[in-house]
Amino acid sequence: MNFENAHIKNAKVSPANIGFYKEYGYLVAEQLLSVNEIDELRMETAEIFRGNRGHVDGLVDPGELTDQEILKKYIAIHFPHKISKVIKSYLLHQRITDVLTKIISPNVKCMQSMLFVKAPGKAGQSWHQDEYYIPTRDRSLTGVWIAIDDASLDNGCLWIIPGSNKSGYIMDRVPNTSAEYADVDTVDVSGFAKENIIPVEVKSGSVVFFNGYTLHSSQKNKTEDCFRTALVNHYMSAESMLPWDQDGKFDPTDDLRDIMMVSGEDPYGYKGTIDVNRPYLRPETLKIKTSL
Ligand SMILES: O=C(O)CCC(=O)C(=O)O
Repeated sequence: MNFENAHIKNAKVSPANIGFYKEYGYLVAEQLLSVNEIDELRMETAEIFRGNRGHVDGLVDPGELTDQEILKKYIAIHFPHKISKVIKSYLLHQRITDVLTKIISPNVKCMQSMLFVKAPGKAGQSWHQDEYYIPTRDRSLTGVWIAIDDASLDNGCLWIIPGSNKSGYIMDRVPNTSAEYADVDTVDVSGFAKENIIPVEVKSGSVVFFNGYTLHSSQKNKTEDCFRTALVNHYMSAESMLPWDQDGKFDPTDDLRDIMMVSGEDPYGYKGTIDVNRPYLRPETLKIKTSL
Protein backbone atom coordinates (compact mmCIF):
# COMPACT_ATOMS: atom_id res chain seq x y z
CA MET A 1 0.00 0.00 0.00
CA ASN A 2 1.50 3.36 -1.04
CA PHE A 3 0.27 5.68 1.74
CA GLU A 4 1.60 8.68 -0.19
CA ASN A 5 -1.47 8.41 -2.42
CA ALA A 6 -3.76 8.78 0.59
CA HIS A 7 -2.80 12.46 0.70
CA ILE A 8 -4.57 15.03 -1.46
CA LYS A 9 -1.98 17.69 -2.30
CA ASN A 10 -2.90 21.36 -2.83
CA ALA A 11 -6.62 20.51 -2.80
CA LYS A 12 -6.28 18.74 -6.18
CA VAL A 13 -7.46 15.14 -6.39
CA SER A 14 -5.03 13.17 -8.58
CA PRO A 15 -5.76 9.94 -10.48
CA ALA A 16 -3.52 8.21 -7.90
CA ASN A 17 -5.75 9.61 -5.11
CA ILE A 18 -8.84 8.24 -6.85
CA GLY A 19 -7.20 4.84 -7.26
CA PHE A 20 -6.22 4.83 -3.58
CA TYR A 21 -9.74 5.77 -2.51
CA LYS A 22 -11.31 2.94 -4.54
CA GLU A 23 -8.87 0.43 -3.11
CA TYR A 24 -8.45 1.59 0.48
CA GLY A 25 -11.57 3.65 1.19
CA TYR A 26 -10.15 6.90 2.52
CA LEU A 27 -8.19 10.06 1.69
CA VAL A 28 -6.71 12.88 3.76
CA ALA A 29 -6.46 16.53 2.71
CA GLU A 30 -4.17 18.22 5.19
CA GLN A 31 -5.13 21.76 6.18
CA LEU A 32 -7.79 22.04 3.46
CA LEU A 33 -9.54 24.72 5.53
CA SER A 34 -7.83 27.94 6.55
CA VAL A 35 -7.11 29.13 10.09
CA ASN A 36 -9.84 31.77 9.71
CA GLU A 37 -12.38 29.17 8.62
CA ILE A 38 -11.52 26.95 11.55
CA ASP A 39 -11.82 29.93 13.93
CA GLU A 40 -15.28 30.58 12.50
CA LEU A 41 -16.28 26.94 13.05
CA ARG A 42 -14.91 26.99 16.58
CA MET A 43 -16.86 30.14 17.48
CA GLU A 44 -20.01 28.73 15.91
CA THR A 45 -19.62 25.52 17.93
CA ALA A 46 -19.70 27.54 21.15
CA GLU A 47 -22.76 29.49 19.98
CA ILE A 48 -24.65 26.30 19.14
CA PHE A 49 -23.95 24.69 22.53
CA ARG A 50 -24.76 27.97 24.32
CA GLY A 51 -28.21 27.67 22.76
CA ASN A 52 -27.73 30.83 20.71
CA ARG A 53 -28.72 29.14 17.45
CA GLY A 54 -32.00 27.81 18.72
CA HIS A 55 -33.44 25.37 21.18
CA VAL A 56 -32.15 21.80 21.29
CA ASP A 57 -33.56 19.39 23.89
CA GLY A 58 -31.02 18.72 26.65
CA LEU A 59 -28.87 21.84 26.30
CA VAL A 60 -28.13 23.25 29.74
CA ASP A 61 -28.57 26.91 30.62
CA PRO A 62 -25.08 28.44 30.02
CA GLY A 63 -25.50 31.04 32.79
CA GLU A 64 -22.06 32.44 33.64
CA LEU A 65 -20.19 29.40 32.37
CA THR A 66 -17.23 29.82 30.00
CA ASP A 67 -17.31 28.20 26.56
CA GLN A 68 -14.95 25.46 27.78
CA GLU A 69 -17.12 24.73 30.82
CA ILE A 70 -20.18 24.43 28.59
CA LEU A 71 -18.56 22.30 25.93
CA LYS A 72 -17.18 19.91 28.57
CA LYS A 73 -20.73 18.65 29.06
CA TYR A 74 -21.20 17.31 25.55
CA ILE A 75 -20.08 14.68 23.08
CA ALA A 76 -21.82 15.83 19.91
CA ILE A 77 -24.88 17.32 18.30
CA HIS A 78 -26.51 15.72 15.25
CA PHE A 79 -27.89 17.82 12.37
CA PRO A 80 -26.38 21.15 13.54
CA HIS A 81 -26.81 22.50 9.98
CA LYS A 82 -30.54 22.62 10.64
CA ILE A 83 -30.04 25.55 13.02
CA SER A 84 -26.72 27.03 11.95
CA LYS A 85 -26.17 28.89 8.69
CA VAL A 86 -22.43 28.74 9.28
CA ILE A 87 -22.40 24.94 9.57
CA LYS A 88 -24.65 24.73 6.51
CA SER A 89 -22.19 26.80 4.51
CA TYR A 90 -19.41 24.28 5.30
CA LEU A 91 -21.55 21.44 3.93
CA LEU A 92 -21.24 23.30 0.64
CA HIS A 93 -17.57 24.28 0.94
CA GLN A 94 -16.09 24.42 -2.56
CA ARG A 95 -12.80 22.70 -1.71
CA ILE A 96 -14.75 19.83 -0.12
CA THR A 97 -17.32 19.47 -2.91
CA ASP A 98 -14.49 19.57 -5.48
CA VAL A 99 -13.10 16.41 -3.86
CA LEU A 100 -16.53 14.79 -3.56
CA THR A 101 -17.34 15.22 -7.24
CA LYS A 102 -14.15 13.31 -8.06
CA ILE A 103 -14.71 10.39 -5.69
CA ILE A 104 -18.53 10.06 -5.73
CA SER A 105 -20.19 11.52 -8.84
CA PRO A 106 -20.63 14.98 -10.42
CA ASN A 107 -24.03 14.93 -8.67
CA VAL A 108 -23.74 14.92 -4.90
CA LYS A 109 -26.22 15.38 -2.05
CA CYS A 110 -25.74 15.71 1.70
CA MET A 111 -28.10 14.09 4.21
CA GLN A 112 -26.52 14.67 7.60
CA SER A 113 -24.07 16.59 9.75
CA MET A 114 -22.64 15.85 13.20
CA LEU A 115 -20.60 18.22 15.32
CA PHE A 116 -18.40 16.36 17.80
CA VAL A 117 -16.83 18.27 20.68
CA LYS A 118 -15.74 15.10 22.46
CA ALA A 119 -14.76 16.76 25.68
CA PRO A 120 -11.90 15.41 27.85
CA GLY A 121 -12.83 12.03 29.32
CA LYS A 122 -15.62 11.32 26.84
CA ALA A 123 -15.67 7.89 25.19
CA GLY A 124 -15.21 7.33 21.45
CA GLN A 125 -17.22 5.59 18.74
CA SER A 126 -16.87 1.82 18.32
CA TRP A 127 -15.89 0.12 15.06
CA HIS A 128 -18.53 0.58 12.40
CA GLN A 129 -19.32 1.14 8.75
CA ASP A 130 -21.51 4.18 8.17
CA GLU A 131 -23.63 2.42 5.54
CA TYR A 132 -24.93 0.18 8.33
CA TYR A 133 -26.75 3.26 9.62
CA ILE A 134 -27.25 5.27 6.42
CA PRO A 135 -27.93 2.87 3.56
CA THR A 136 -27.47 4.01 -0.02
CA ARG A 137 -28.36 1.88 -3.03
CA ASP A 138 -25.01 2.28 -4.75
CA ARG A 139 -22.52 2.18 -1.84
CA SER A 140 -21.69 5.82 -2.41
CA LEU A 141 -21.97 7.04 1.19
CA THR A 142 -18.98 9.23 2.05
CA GLY A 143 -18.02 10.74 5.40
CA VAL A 144 -16.25 14.10 5.43
CA TRP A 145 -14.48 14.52 8.75
CA ILE A 146 -13.26 18.08 9.34
CA ALA A 147 -10.74 18.48 12.18
CA ILE A 148 -11.53 21.68 14.07
CA ASP A 149 -8.98 20.78 16.79
CA ASP A 150 -5.81 18.79 16.16
CA ALA A 151 -6.81 15.13 16.44
CA SER A 152 -4.23 12.93 18.16
CA LEU A 153 -3.94 9.51 19.76
CA ASP A 154 -4.43 11.19 23.14
CA ASN A 155 -7.63 13.08 22.41
CA GLY A 156 -9.25 10.31 20.38
CA CYS A 157 -8.48 10.70 16.67
CA LEU A 158 -10.12 8.55 14.00
CA TRP A 159 -8.85 5.01 13.44
CA ILE A 160 -9.35 3.39 10.05
CA ILE A 161 -8.82 -0.04 8.50
CA PRO A 162 -7.66 0.75 4.95
CA GLY A 163 -9.14 -1.68 2.44
CA SER A 164 -12.01 -2.78 4.71
CA ASN A 165 -14.33 -1.06 2.21
CA LYS A 166 -13.28 -3.50 -0.51
CA SER A 167 -15.42 -6.48 0.55
CA GLY A 168 -18.54 -4.38 -0.07
CA TYR A 169 -20.61 -6.02 2.62
CA ILE A 170 -21.86 -4.93 6.03
CA MET A 171 -20.04 -6.70 8.84
CA ASP A 172 -21.79 -8.34 11.75
CA ARG A 173 -22.14 -6.39 14.98
CA VAL A 174 -21.28 -7.88 18.38
CA PRO A 175 -21.54 -6.55 21.96
CA ASN A 176 -18.94 -3.91 22.83
CA THR A 177 -16.95 -4.61 26.00
CA SER A 178 -14.33 -1.87 25.68
CA ALA A 179 -14.49 1.28 27.85
CA GLU A 180 -12.89 3.16 24.93
CA TYR A 181 -16.27 3.25 23.18
CA ALA A 182 -19.65 4.72 24.04
CA ASP A 183 -21.66 2.30 21.91
CA VAL A 184 -23.31 -0.91 23.03
CA ASP A 185 -22.13 -2.80 19.95
CA THR A 186 -19.12 -2.90 17.64
CA VAL A 187 -17.53 -4.86 14.79
CA ASP A 188 -14.99 -7.47 15.86
CA VAL A 189 -11.80 -6.35 14.09
CA SER A 190 -9.51 -8.99 15.62
CA GLY A 191 -9.33 -10.74 12.22
CA PHE A 192 -7.50 -7.76 10.70
CA ALA A 193 -3.70 -7.62 11.03
CA LYS A 194 -2.74 -5.11 13.76
CA GLU A 195 -0.47 -3.17 11.39
CA ASN A 196 -3.45 -2.61 9.08
CA ILE A 197 -5.42 -0.79 11.78
CA ILE A 198 -4.14 2.77 11.66
CA PRO A 199 -4.73 6.02 13.56
CA VAL A 200 -5.42 9.09 11.42
CA GLU A 201 -3.76 11.88 13.40
CA VAL A 202 -4.38 15.21 11.68
CA LYS A 203 -3.91 18.89 12.31
CA SER A 204 -6.75 21.35 12.69
CA GLY A 205 -8.19 22.29 9.28
CA SER A 206 -7.47 18.88 7.77
CA VAL A 207 -10.25 16.84 6.22
CA VAL A 208 -10.57 13.05 6.09
CA PHE A 209 -12.82 11.53 3.41
CA PHE A 210 -13.97 7.93 3.91
CA ASN A 211 -16.31 5.52 2.22
CA GLY A 212 -19.43 4.21 3.96
CA TYR A 213 -18.05 0.65 3.97
CA THR A 214 -14.68 1.63 5.50
CA LEU A 215 -14.37 0.38 9.07
CA HIS A 216 -13.52 3.21 11.43
CA SER A 217 -13.70 4.09 15.12
CA SER A 218 -12.33 6.59 17.61
CA GLN A 219 -11.08 6.03 21.13
CA LYS A 220 -11.70 7.85 24.39
CA ASN A 221 -10.41 11.39 24.84
CA LYS A 222 -7.77 10.63 27.46
CA THR A 223 -6.60 14.23 27.95
CA GLU A 224 -7.68 16.44 30.82
CA ASP A 225 -8.01 19.70 28.99
CA CYS A 226 -7.97 19.08 25.26
CA PHE A 227 -11.19 18.87 23.21
CA ARG A 228 -11.39 16.93 19.97
CA THR A 229 -13.81 19.02 17.98
CA ALA A 230 -14.72 17.76 14.49
CA LEU A 231 -17.53 18.47 12.04
CA VAL A 232 -18.56 15.28 10.23
CA ASN A 233 -20.87 15.50 7.22
CA HIS A 234 -22.25 12.67 5.11
CA TYR A 235 -22.79 12.72 1.35
CA MET A 236 -23.81 10.33 -1.41
CA SER A 237 -24.46 10.29 -5.12
CA ALA A 238 -27.62 12.11 -6.12
CA GLU A 239 -28.36 9.22 -8.53
CA SER A 240 -29.07 6.92 -5.58
CA MET A 241 -32.28 7.13 -3.60
CA LEU A 242 -31.88 7.13 0.18
CA PRO A 243 -33.88 4.39 1.93
CA TRP A 244 -33.16 5.78 5.41
CA ASP A 245 -35.87 5.60 8.06
CA GLN A 246 -33.35 6.23 10.86
CA ASP A 247 -34.08 2.96 12.58
CA GLY A 248 -37.80 3.49 12.75
CA LYS A 249 -37.75 7.19 13.66
CA PHE A 250 -39.55 7.82 10.36
CA ASP A 251 -42.03 5.73 8.39
CA PRO A 252 -40.29 3.29 6.07
CA THR A 253 -39.24 5.17 2.95
CA ASP A 254 -37.57 4.30 -0.33
CA ASP A 255 -36.15 7.81 -0.57
CA LEU A 256 -35.77 10.19 2.37
CA ARG A 257 -35.88 13.62 0.79
CA ASP A 258 -34.42 15.56 3.72
CA ILE A 259 -31.34 16.23 1.62
CA MET A 260 -29.34 19.14 0.32
CA MET A 261 -27.77 19.13 -3.15
CA VAL A 262 -24.15 20.30 -2.96
CA SER A 263 -23.13 19.76 -6.58
CA GLY A 264 -24.63 18.98 -9.99
CA GLU A 265 -28.15 17.88 -10.82
CA ASP A 266 -30.70 15.99 -8.74
CA PRO A 267 -32.44 13.36 -10.90
CA TYR A 268 -35.19 13.20 -8.25
CA GLY A 269 -35.57 16.96 -7.99
CA TYR A 270 -39.19 16.62 -9.15
CA LYS A 271 -39.99 15.07 -5.73
CA GLY A 272 -38.98 18.25 -3.90
CA THR A 273 -37.30 18.15 -0.49
CA ILE A 274 -38.60 17.91 3.08
CA ASP A 275 -37.31 19.18 6.42
CA VAL A 276 -37.91 16.51 9.06
CA ASN A 277 -34.63 15.98 10.88
CA ARG A 278 -34.24 18.05 14.03
CA PRO A 279 -30.93 18.57 15.84
CA TYR A 280 -30.40 16.37 18.87
CA LEU A 281 -27.64 15.82 21.41
CA ARG A 282 -25.77 12.57 21.16
CA PRO A 283 -26.34 10.53 24.33
CA GLU A 284 -23.39 9.25 26.41
CA THR A 285 -24.22 5.67 25.37
CA LEU A 286 -25.42 5.16 21.86
CA LYS A 287 -27.86 2.44 20.88
CA ILE A 288 -28.69 3.27 17.27
CA LYS A 289 -30.01 0.26 15.41
CA THR A 290 -28.87 -2.52 17.67
CA SER A 291 -30.62 -5.81 18.22
CA LEU A 292 -28.27 -6.78 21.08
O1 LIG B 1 -15.36 11.40 15.16
C1 LIG B 1 -15.60 10.37 15.73
O2 LIG B 1 -15.22 10.16 16.86
C2 LIG B 1 -16.33 9.27 15.02
C3 LIG B 1 -16.94 9.72 13.74
C4 LIG B 1 -17.64 8.61 13.10
O3 LIG B 1 -17.59 7.50 13.51
C5 LIG B 1 -18.44 8.83 11.91
O4 LIG B 1 -18.46 9.92 11.41
O5 LIG B 1 -19.07 7.88 11.44
